[in-house]
Amino acid sequence: MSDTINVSYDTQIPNNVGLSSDRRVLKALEKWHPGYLDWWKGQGPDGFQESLVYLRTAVSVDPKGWAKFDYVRMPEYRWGILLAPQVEGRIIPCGEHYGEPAWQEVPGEYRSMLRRLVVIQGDTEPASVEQQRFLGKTAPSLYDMRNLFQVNVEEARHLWAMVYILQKYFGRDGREESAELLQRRSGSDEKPRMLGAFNEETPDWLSFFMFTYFTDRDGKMQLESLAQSGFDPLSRTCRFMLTEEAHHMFVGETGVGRTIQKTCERMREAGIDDPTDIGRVRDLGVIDLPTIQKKLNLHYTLSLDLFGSEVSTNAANAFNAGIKGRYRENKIDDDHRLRDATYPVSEFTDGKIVVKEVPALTAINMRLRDDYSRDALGGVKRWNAIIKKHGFDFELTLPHEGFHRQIGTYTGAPITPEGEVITPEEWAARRDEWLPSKEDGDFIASLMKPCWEAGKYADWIAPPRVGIDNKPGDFEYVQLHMA
Ligand code: BYC
Ligand code: FE
Ligand code: FE
Repeated sequence: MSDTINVSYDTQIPNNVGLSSDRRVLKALEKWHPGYLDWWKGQGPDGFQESLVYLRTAVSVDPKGWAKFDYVRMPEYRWGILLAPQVEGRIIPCGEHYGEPAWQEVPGEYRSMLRRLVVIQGDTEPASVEQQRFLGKTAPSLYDMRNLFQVNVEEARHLWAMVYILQKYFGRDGREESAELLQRRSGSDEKPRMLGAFNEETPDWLSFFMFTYFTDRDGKMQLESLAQSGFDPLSRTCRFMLTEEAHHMFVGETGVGRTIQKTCERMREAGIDDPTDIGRVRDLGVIDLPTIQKKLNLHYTLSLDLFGSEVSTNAANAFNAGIKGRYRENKIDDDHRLRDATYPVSEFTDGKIVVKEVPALTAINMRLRDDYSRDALGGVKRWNAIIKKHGFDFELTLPHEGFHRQIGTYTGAPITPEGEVITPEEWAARRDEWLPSKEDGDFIASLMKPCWEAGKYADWIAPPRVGIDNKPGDFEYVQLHMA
């Protein structure tokens, strides 16, 4: 195996980028490291820094066996810098430089554009850790707690991935940006995180599961398009990040699925046929399906906002420059320049939804969002299959793209989840039918009681079908040591 597959542990920072012979970058990262650890201890999982957690750590970038599992205290996790192997003869896959050899150094003319994208990507990673900081305290099982912490350490590693790019390729600006990535805070008034969804709360475990299903999936799509970057180091780092991302979405999909499963089982036992009989369902101590739909509506729409405006010159410029491609750009059969192509985009004008053909170059965000929505539909179908299997007549759906939007053409538009345009007054009056109300939040919060006995699960969620790393049902995924 070549040394770009095996990871070197000879420095404090595990890596496959030859850090020990790159003194300048190694020094810069070592200087950044203490501040990072302070951030982790202050903003990472609250109250569990001393616990031993059964975590996977990346030890190779070989797709067949890249991770090992072991108990670790989270502050001692080996956050490393891992790039997928270089692809021989890789070309710039899109835009005006299409077909030229991929860049190994930052192309000067695109420096600021590239830096902006790397900083935005980097900013979301610690933001999500901050958002999920208190969830350990109400974990419905040690299995779920471990999954939360796994997601957290890997998002933190994704921060390292972006900081490496900044420190290695962006000199002084890169160092400044790296410092600022540790200073902004999710939800802060003075120094908030950069993108909307990353300043929202993740107040309970159902939100956590919806977030990892829907928002981590935006992460997947954005990483897929950055993996298509003509700037090869960015492409390689994003390709490896995608390996880890799959587990985050698995946690989300199965978490929501297990919640639905438990609700359906309890309704059956109690002889309830109508899933919309919210009062009776809630009396069983499980989350009713209509409330699950509302949480879905919230997290899906916040995630749609992360794709930016439907029509965007930023996106056109990044594509044209060859800095950010489309989803699976290298598998698409066209000119990869989008000289004459068009793409349908809907627009909200004069209170009406109209579909227009626009130059495809300007609709790059919209296209990626469409790919995202298709991808997100898969899990929703599998959730519905659970409901159906229990014999209930109820279907979860993805709301209309115009519902509850804060970015793009639909910003603030009074549109129902079914896509009907109504008056702003009616929308405001009916908001709580579609989005979690204070009362819904209070009810869910009332169920969020810790359940930390190995092999046991809180009453609102079904156990998983299989353990992590094939561990048996009563495996102690976290050995608690409360601070
Ligand atoms: N909130 O032309 P526009 C992840 C700004 S998630 C606030 O419409 P553009 C993860 C925009 O910045 C993936 N502001 O959009 C998941 C611009 O501002 P400036 C994160 C927003 O630039 C879970 C202005 O509006 N990665 O990894 O084409 C856990 C007009 O912009 C928002 C990336 O996003 C918003 N939602 O596209 C952990 C990839 N949307 O510059 C991690 C990198 C837009 O005029 N980022 N604005 O001041 C990008 O590719 C693009 O920046 C965006 C926006 C797709 C986000
Ligand atoms: Fe991430
Ligand atoms: Fe993720």
